[in-house]
Amino acid sequence: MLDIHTSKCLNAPQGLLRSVFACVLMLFTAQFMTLSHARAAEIEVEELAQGLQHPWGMAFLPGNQGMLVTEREGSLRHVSSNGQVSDPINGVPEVWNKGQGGLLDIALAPDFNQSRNVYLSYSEGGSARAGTAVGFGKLSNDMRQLEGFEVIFRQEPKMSTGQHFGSRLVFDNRGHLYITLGDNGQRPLPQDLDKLQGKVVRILADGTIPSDNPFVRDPLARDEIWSYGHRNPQGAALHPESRLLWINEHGPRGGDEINIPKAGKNYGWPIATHGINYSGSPIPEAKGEQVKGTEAPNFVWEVSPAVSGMAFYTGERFPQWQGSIFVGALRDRSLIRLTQNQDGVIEEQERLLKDLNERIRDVRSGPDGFIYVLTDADNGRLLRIGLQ
Ligand SMILES: [Ca+2]
Repeated sequence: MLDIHTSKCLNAPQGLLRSVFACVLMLFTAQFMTLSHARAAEIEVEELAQGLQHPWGMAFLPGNQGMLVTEREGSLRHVSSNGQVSDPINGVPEVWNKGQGGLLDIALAPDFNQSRNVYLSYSEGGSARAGTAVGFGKLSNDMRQLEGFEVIFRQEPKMSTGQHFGSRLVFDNRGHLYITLGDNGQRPLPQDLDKLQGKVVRILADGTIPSDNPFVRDPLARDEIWSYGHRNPQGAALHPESRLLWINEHGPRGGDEINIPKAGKNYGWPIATHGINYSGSPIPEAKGEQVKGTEAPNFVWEVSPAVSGMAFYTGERFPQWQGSIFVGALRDRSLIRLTQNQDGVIEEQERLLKDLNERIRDVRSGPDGFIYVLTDADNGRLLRIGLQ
């Protein structure tokens, strides 16, 4: 581009201010395009592992011991720091592997160094329908066994025929475990406080309920509930400074959201929402984008990327990424990078990995300062993302 513009400028009629101005503009444009091209080329992608069956969640082990990765079909595997994938780890619960259901997220206990406890979320079958369940087991020293797996939480009632399990797991710095729960495809239920569809719940590591949860004194509401009115939150992370939980959720068509759920608050679904049904019809229960008594999202995508997985960049390796929020996109097949401005307003900066054309299921900030993503496919991949 630069060559073409330059030669045009050299051939331009002499003495015409307009042409000179046009040339300067063209040169500026060419320079800008060169810069933006160079910027795009800065991304470096390294494939650490492939052949994973719809990998869903990952957790870094301490030291240089690699990570644990879930596969939706029901396997948990260890991936070493140089990308060696283990056989399935024994002792994982049986999962309901249908539709969006299966083995889903993973988190290490805050005291993993002592307890070696590993938490899993998964779809658990009932008589005909399934719901999200969470439990933990102790990872053996040889990492071949999850010992004594114990279920500590069940989404009740079980309402899913294959849709909307949510199910990200996040520990905060005070020993609470947050679990994000989808609406199971049962649209009105996120507003029902006696059911666990479309909720964020907060429990302790042993499954007991914190005494300061917002609804513990309300006999009509489930004590586990932290916030409600969610559709299908498949991304969650703890903000590294505020220590607040952030989530992203699949909204309807034109309504994917980021929320920062506060105790006892209503995040709207389905009475307050952006967007329409994927079928093209309006959402019957919706009263508007903003409805009194509900919390507006902190960020909305008017074209739904289908967001899954969320990470704050906590590394020091790439200063350009500090303060960034990364979100995986399934439908948009990209990794979205956002930042917050001085007023805390969330702003989308760029979409990375578009050229890979892969569904991004999960994203994490690695202890080595690289970003790690899982791609959602039969031959799913673990990729390490950096800047050149
Ligand atoms: Ca909402």
